[in-house]
Amino acid sequence: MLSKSLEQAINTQINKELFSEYIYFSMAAYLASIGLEGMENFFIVQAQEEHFHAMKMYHFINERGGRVKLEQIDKPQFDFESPIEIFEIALNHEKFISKSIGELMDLAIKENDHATKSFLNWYVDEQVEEEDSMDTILNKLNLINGQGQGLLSLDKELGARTFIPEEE
Ligand code: OFO
Repeated sequence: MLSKSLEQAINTQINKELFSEYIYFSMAAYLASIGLEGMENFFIVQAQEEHFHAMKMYHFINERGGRVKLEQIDKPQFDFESPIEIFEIALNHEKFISKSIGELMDLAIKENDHATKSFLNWYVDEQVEEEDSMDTILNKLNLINGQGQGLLSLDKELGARTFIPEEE
């Protein structure tokens, strides 16, 4: 059985994951509007992953006898200046999410809740990948100054990303 404090903290994290989904959809829509369909695809897949992150928590709360409580999702940024700005925001956002997962883990450790600690380990590992993928693309964008033929090649590369659903 989940403690009330962990139940509330995981519910808050569900909201953050759904907000991540929202931000990445908004980024995808901006990228579509400037003709970068590969990057649009990258963020649509990213948004699907965020939904998956939220659903995994949804199931965990239910399995542990808790109650999922959904709150209002904040409005995401609508307009952006460039793909470089987008990946800078995405990287900073992922750092914020990593910190948040770390705080959740601190709470699970404090409460000696081994099942929640084990559950959260998946997110700790996932956040390493999340930050790395945004950072790698941002570095490439900076190398090509975010423009020209390099931008089009990177866009093509990111068009190949697909969402692979994992077991929840
Ligand atoms: Fe859910 O990892 Fe990104 O935000």
